[in-house]
Amino acid sequence: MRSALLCRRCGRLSFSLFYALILPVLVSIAIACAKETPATHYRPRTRELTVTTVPLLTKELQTIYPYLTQDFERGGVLEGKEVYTFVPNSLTVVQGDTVHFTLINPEDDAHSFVLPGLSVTLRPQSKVLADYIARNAGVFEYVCDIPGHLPFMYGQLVVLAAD
Ligand SMILES: [Cu+2]
Repeated sequence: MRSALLCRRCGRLSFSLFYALILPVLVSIAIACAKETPATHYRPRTRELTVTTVPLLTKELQTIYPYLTQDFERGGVLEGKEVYTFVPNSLTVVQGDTVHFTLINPEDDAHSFVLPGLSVTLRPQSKVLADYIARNAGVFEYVCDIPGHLPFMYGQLVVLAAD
């Protein structure tokens, strides 16, 4: 006995029967599956991030590390510079997130926190709150733009693509 889906003359699968019977069933299954698939769209979050300025090799430390005196002298490897950092110096959020920054400068030196779209002055021994919306995906630098603190005082905000 021959299958109803086979051509009577050649014995191959009948395309007209395939389109008439099987294709609508496959399309119905595909539509049903698509409706049951959970949404994968990212829902933006609000993130609380704290960044603190921290001294590493500053002139005040010459009494503890005598070699720094030579480093800070004219022609020394740190002439005109002091080494500070941000802690943390790498942050990751997702595109669309709102970031509530808490920026803390516990020192007696002024700093800044400069990110594309955000510039904050950090007076000595201060805490500043600042909001930032990560509108674009990418890797964005944040720096302290006081000349003597570059290139050391630097970090990266990584904004992951939402979908
Ligand atoms: Cu600084």
